[in-house]
Amino acid sequence: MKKKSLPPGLIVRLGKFVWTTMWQIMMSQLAPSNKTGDYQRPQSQFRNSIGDEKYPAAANRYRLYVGMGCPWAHRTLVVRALKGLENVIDVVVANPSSEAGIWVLGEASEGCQTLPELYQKAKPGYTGRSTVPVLWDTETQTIVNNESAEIIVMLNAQFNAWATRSHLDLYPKALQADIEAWNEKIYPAINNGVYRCGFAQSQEAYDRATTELFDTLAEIDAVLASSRYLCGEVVTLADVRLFTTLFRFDIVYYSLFKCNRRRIQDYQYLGAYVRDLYQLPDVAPTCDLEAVKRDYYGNLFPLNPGGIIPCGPEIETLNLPHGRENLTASVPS
Ligand SMILES: N[C@@H](CCC(=O)N[C@@H](CS)C(=O)NCC(=O)O)C(=O)O
Repeated sequence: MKKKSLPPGLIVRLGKFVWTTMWQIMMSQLAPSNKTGDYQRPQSQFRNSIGDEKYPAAANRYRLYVGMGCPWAHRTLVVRALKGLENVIDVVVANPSSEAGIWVLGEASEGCQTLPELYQKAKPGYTGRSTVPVLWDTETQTIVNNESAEIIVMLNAQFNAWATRSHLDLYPKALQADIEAWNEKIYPAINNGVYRCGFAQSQEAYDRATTELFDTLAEIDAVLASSRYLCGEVVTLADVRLFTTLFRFDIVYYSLFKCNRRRIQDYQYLGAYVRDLYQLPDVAPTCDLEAVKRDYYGNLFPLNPGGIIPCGPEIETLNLPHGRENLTASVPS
C-alpha cells in the first residue's frame, strides 16, 4: 500500500517557516538589532581607569581576561606585546562554550570557572553581557574596565615604568586627533562593520553594511599607497584597532560573515600593511588562527548550524616580505 505523505510544497513552506522563525529568535539573542535590521553592539559597562585614585598603576596587580578568537580582546594582547608588558600584566585565556553560550576560563581564577561568575564577583546582580576583554584588579577584586578601546589607551600610557618598550608611544599627543578621526571611521564601517554584515537580519541592512565596509577599505588602501601606517610614519592605536579585524578578515569574515567582495590580501596595499603589522615584534604570537576559526565557526550557531570548521585558509603568506620599509624608517625595536 502506498504510504500517505504531505505534499512537498507544504513541507518546504512549513520547514522554511519554522527554520526562519528559529533563526530570527536566535539572531536577536546573538545580535541585538534596530528596526531596520542593523546590528547594534551593546555598550560596555565597566569604565574606570588605571591612574584613578582607586586603581593606581602597578606591576603585577592587574590582569587581562581574553579570548584568542575575539578581535576586541586581541587589541589588548597586541598592545601588551608591542609595549613589552608580558611580565607586568598577566593574561587568563577564556574559551567559548558552544553549549552554554558563555566564556569559560581556561584555568580557575579568583574562585571562578566562567566569565559570568567573574562579572558577578565584580558586581553582584550584574545583568549585562559578560564580554572579553576584561581588565581585572586583583587587589580590589573587581573589573576596572571592559572596553577594549579604553583598555589599550591605559596599557599604552600607564605602565611605562615597567614596560620593556616604554619609549614606544602608540597614542602620541600630536596624533591623537588624527587617531580618533580614524577610529570614528573604522569602528562603524570595519571593526563593527563586519559584524553588521554577518549579523544583518535583512538584505537592506546587509547591503548597507557591505557598501560601507568595502568603500572604507578602498579609502584606506589608497591612503596606504603613500603612508606606511594610518597616521603616517609611526604605528599607532588606530593601526592596532584596524589590524585585529583585518587579521580575521580572510579567515572568517570573508566567508562566515559574507564579506566576500574582496579578500584583504587581494588589495594592493592593505595586504602588505597587514603583513607589516603582523611582523612587528611579538605580534605574531598573539594571532591564533585555529582559535579564530574554532571560535567563530564553532560558536555562531545561527550562522553555521552544522558547526563544520573549514580547512583553510593558509596564512603563511603573512610571513612574506611586505616591502613597506621604504615608506619610513621608524619601527619599534
Ligand atoms: N565593546 C567591547 C566588545 C567586546 C565583545 O563584544 N566581546 C565579545 C567576544 S568577540 C564577547 O565577549 N561576547 C560575549 C557576549 O556578548 O555575551 C570591547 O570592545 O571591549
